[in-house]
Amino acid sequence: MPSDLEGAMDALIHVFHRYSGKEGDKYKLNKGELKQLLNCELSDFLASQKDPRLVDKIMRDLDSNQDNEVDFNEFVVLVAALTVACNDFFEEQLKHKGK
Ligand SMILES: [Ca+2]
Ligand SMILES: [Ca+2]
Repeated sequence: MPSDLEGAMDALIHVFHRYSGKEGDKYKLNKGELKQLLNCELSDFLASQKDPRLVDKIMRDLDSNQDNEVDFNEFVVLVAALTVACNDFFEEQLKHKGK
């Protein structure tokens, strides 16, 4: 049985490859694949963002080597940033409860 963290890492890898393997380079997300991943896997996050150009923005921010694809290294930066944001929210909730 994997631990929670090992399971989360495994899930991250599998989710990435489920989308990256659809078109073109199997190990990278093009814009269409990134959009599908965001829509299906991060729909709560996207729903709170009204900007229709959000995918373009995310793509530009993530694509640090500027090859117009998001590889796994670039993808984990997004996940890490979102996780930090979620943790901030989680800690805020804990603080309110602790009073
Ligand atoms: Ca691909
Ligand atoms: Ca890239």
